[in-house]
Amino acid sequence: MADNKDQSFGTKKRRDEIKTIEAGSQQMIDKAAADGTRLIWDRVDDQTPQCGFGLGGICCRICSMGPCRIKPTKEGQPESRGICGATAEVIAARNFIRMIAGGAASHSDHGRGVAELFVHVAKGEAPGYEIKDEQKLLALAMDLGVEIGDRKVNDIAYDVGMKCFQMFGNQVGEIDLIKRAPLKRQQLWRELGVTPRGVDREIVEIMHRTHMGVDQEMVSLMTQGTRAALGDGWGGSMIGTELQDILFGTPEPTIGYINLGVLEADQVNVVIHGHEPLLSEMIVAAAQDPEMVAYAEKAGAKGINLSGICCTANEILMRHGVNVAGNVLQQELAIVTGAVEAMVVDIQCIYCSLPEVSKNYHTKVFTTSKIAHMDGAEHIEFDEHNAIESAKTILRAAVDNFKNRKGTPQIPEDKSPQLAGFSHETINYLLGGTYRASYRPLVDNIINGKVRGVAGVVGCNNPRNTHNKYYLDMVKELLANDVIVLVTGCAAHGLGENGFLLPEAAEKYAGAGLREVCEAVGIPPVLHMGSCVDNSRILMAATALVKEGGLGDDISDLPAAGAAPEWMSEKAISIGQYFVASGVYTMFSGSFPVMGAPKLADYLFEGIEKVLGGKWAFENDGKIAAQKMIAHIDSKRQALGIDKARERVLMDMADRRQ
Ligand code: SF4
Ligand code: MSK
Repeated sequence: MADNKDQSFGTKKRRDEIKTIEAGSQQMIDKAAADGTRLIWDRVDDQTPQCGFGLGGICCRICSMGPCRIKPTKEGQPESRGICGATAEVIAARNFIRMIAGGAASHSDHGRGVAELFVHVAKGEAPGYEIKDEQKLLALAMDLGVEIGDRKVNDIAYDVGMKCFQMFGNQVGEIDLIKRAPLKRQQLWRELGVTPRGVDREIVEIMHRTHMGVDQEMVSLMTQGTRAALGDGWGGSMIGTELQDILFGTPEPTIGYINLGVLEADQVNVVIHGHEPLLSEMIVAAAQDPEMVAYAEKAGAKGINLSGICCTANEILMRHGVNVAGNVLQQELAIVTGAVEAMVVDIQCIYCSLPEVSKNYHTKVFTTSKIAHMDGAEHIEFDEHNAIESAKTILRAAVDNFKNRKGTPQIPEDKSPQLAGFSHETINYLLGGTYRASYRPLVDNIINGKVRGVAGVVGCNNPRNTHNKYYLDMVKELLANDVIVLVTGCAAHGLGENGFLLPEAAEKYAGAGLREVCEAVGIPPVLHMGSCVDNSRILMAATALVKEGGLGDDISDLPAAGAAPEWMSEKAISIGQYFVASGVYTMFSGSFPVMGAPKLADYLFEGIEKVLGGKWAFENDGKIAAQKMIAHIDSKRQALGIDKARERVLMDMADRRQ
């Protein structure tokens, strides 16, 4: 039975009293209070106690006979049901897969936006952009069945872009990229009928099935949730990652700094926030233009200082070494410093509060996406035909705002170096060398037990939990037990802010086996693989491990686990479901939106494993969550017959110590 005590009806107060573990962020929270600025933590308190029905996933408002909520059934009383007769399980499953639809749609529409630009670039209609990674273009062309021969690069790119477009709208058959998965997994998906046809179709079908009075059985609903989530991970997100790499360059290890201390008091600070690198790439280029630098100097600033928040930050960090101001919970705090002239936002994870918070300071918020407007922000729409000019217009407006600062900025000192940009290809090269790129050394080290397993730790921050704490609690335990960690999104930022994304972290945190491997290759024990859409890189890395041989023939055989301990967005649920559907044990913390429906919770935490080989897990203590992941990894090692090797490694270590 699922442990649902944390979902008890009506949480009385914020789960954690401590708001953040970051000293500089706490300093800004205190400053905001002194300035009379209300922040996200104040609004959590305003919303508390939060509705237990909503937390448990058992509130339904999809028709106007409702809203309905399922009360706990008392002994001897009839089962509580919605007005139409829906059970807790049906309501929670419908809500859950609608979250998958929201997450899959967000990732996929992001991917579609990149595909749109990609086609314009191929046609020569987007000045300033070019195909940067031809090798990756050719590899993708081959996967998509696009003819290469002696055709021009742009002609191949055009066909690749159009094929990607088609993948969104496919009505029948299978999306092409699914063929990248291990053969056994593809076979399983076909047998279960969960291979996605087209990304859009699977999302629409969720909306149809969850309309009042359609699909009324939790497993059937979840099956469609799986299909849409796979369309995200192996479709929309993967398209986004692939095309971004081809257009902007496949990331390679790049050093940068992270935390609010990257803001500069004597420069024009422009913070780029959101997810799409389309415009931010141009802002990075425009900020280096001597004309723009001169413009800033004329305004009395020493230059233009760019930094990022959330996943746009990851994109420009990995490709240009642009510093990161923080993760999602630090977006308001950057404004509170009083040093930010412009916050430039595109899509996803942007708090509606930004213009309101800015009122006490001087920051101008600029929206740039045609699908994302905000009350109180200025809209300068990104035009791919004239992107560099859009970027310069925004930068000029930022410079013009420099004179409007209200007093001396207060910038916290917190600032840590970090190494990012471990794409799946880069890991391959680093491990095997340029001439023999291969995951073989990692596989061998997993088999010999020096590396116990692999964990993907991803996701957001949530103001109901202490900012960044869960990442540290979890990752310290994983590293100490020789589990190498792959990170993306705001999880990567949380760990970067605390020094985990540096090779030195191996010495500080890793067990002896993992430390030896990291030191031999010269990598950190926590590898930053990118943004939210780049979780597809983790799928590719997992597949590469399987294809290397020696660790079974499916992702579900790998000694591996996933986690999102500070998750908050629908995208995290979609990611979680495509991890589970790809065969991964996936740990969430904080809250889990089906706990009010015990049979569904049991299905997701247990039953689904018999079907998909992966399952969800829930645990609120970061360290214990890590221990459960390690127990899962050990069970996989045992099934592979490599558990004894690790025992020998441990004995060797003891001997050595002696
Ligand atoms: Fe209530 Fe059923 Fe309508 Fe949902 S669909 S609001 S449970 S009547
Ligand atoms: S930005 S989805 S808060 S990771 Fe990708 Fe961070 Fe989560 Fe947004």
